[in-house]
Amino acid sequence: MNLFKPFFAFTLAILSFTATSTAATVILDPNTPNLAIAVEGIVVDNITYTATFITEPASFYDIYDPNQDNDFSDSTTGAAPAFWDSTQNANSARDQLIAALGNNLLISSNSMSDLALIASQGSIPNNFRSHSDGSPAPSQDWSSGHPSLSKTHVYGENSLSQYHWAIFTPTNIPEPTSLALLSLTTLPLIIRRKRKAS
Ligand SMILES: [Ca+2]
Repeated sequence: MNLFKPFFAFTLAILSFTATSTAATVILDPNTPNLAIAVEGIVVDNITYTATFITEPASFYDIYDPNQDNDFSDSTTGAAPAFWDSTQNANSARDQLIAALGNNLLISSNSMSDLALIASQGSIPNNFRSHSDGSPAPSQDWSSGHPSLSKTHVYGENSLSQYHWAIFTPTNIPEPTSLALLSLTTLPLIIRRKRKAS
């Protein structure tokens, strides 16, 4: 079993190198200065995403779960929210999004906002956490996550008018390499057999 440990670590090193070797890039509206319409090449957990932005008033339920049964099969974006159950992955997506956006805005050049909400699961069933850029305006910095957002809050109207949703769409789901396949399927079986034998 001692032989397998460095081999497994080597495989992990290859996978993590792949995940961090690309940089996300912002796509700007050609007709409006500094208006971001998408961010391409966000890589989280070895999957590449394009982020687009919903700027019309919408709640979490409006976008992800219209019948409010906590099943995302009726999501209007065509997919369950990426990083939904992983704060770590949502933070990674947020950091790449912020880095790519720079000082660009999400609604218009007249808007002060560059704030995008990334949904991930909170501890209270009807709440979720947001992971967003809070600078330079509005003044709240939610970059570590906002713990008390409700799925029924409607963003894009009234006091929440400067907030928008960032929707992540996978652009490639890589086929596992033979190396990764070996480490994920065969190795645990071998280890289990060895444990049973001893
Ligand atoms: Ca549903």
